[in-house]
Amino acid sequence: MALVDPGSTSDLRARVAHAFEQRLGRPPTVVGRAPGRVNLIGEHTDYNGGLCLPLALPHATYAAAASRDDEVLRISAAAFDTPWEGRVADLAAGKVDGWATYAAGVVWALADEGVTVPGLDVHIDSTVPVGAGLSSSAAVECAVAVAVAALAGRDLTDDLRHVLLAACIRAESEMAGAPTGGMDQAVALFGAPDSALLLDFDAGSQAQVPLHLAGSGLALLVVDTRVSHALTDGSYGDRRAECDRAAALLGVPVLSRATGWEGLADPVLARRARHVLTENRRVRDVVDACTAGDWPAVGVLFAASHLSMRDDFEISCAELDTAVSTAVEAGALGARMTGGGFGGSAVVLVPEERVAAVQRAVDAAFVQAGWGAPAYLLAVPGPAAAVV
Ligand code: GAF
Repeated sequence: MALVDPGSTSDLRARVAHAFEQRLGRPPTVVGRAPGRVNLIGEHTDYNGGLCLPLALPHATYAAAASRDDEVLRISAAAFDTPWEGRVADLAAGKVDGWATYAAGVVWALADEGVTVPGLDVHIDSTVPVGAGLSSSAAVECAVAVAVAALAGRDLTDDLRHVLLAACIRAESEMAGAPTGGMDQAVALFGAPDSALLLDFDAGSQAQVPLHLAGSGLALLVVDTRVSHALTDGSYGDRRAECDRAAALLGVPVLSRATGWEGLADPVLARRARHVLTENRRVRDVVDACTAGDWPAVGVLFAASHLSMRDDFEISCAELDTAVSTAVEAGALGARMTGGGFGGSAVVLVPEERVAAVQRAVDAAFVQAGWGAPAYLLAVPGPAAAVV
């Protein structure tokens, strides 16, 4: 059954370089590549000083770029006919809107970090589904960031990756107005093949967790419900504000430092806190289960995570609930919604020989409910952002 093709890096590099030349009239100097992500577990924990466990998808954004010496920034994208154009010196929060914001925001934020180019032409192409909760915007930011860093003559060391990470987060929160937590940019810049990335946002630490699913006959299938998901529409920010209120009432700087939720009189805030605190525990348990190869235990933890997001954090929707329950009925070990919620995708842990059966069952359930067809992709952990 059909799966969204990540494409090969060399083909996509050639495609974006060719389109750059067609549209901008000269060859690019560099091509940056950055992956989308799927989060295994640990949702809405990043901005609460908690834990999460994302992995870098093989689906990625490619940014072909060349510097200009006239201080002009031109951003072109395969998905849009007309390039965005402005002056680097004029970039500021609120001065750019629409699709070009993420790329322009990175150039703006990197300039503050001393990673500068006088001007820039950039053309963007991507195989990361947009609006699917798979971090297409972080992939744009990180692909542009590594391209700009290369043009600025900087080596992509771990230290520089941390500088790029901070700039990409600022591009998203200050320039695009999406008050996100940093997980997506972190895994785009630090993910690795055959691994998930354990991020601890309180300690500021990270560790690779080996994930050899294929050796166990398992696959991670992502179901994109095609219910559109936006991080700027207010619902994500509402949850973040509720968590901040809960933390303040509990007297902790970040919610993940709380020892319980029982002190919260407001039942809504208590449920939000219960989600965050139990989700952090589930992340640790999934890491242990992955390390032990105890895949049925991972499935059980996925199920608990989904219920917590459905009932306590209230960020699921009918399409996600149906995708999750149908996948499990069709033979998956476990499934949960992934990402910011309110639409987007579910991640399904499934024996390889049941992948097509799960797709058929979810397709049928969506037809029966009168919904449009979902899309599917396989999440095989791939490399972090780099110049390709
Ligand atoms: C979105 C955000 F961008 C992340 O920072 C994270 O909060 C996630 O939703 C939920 O876990 O992807």
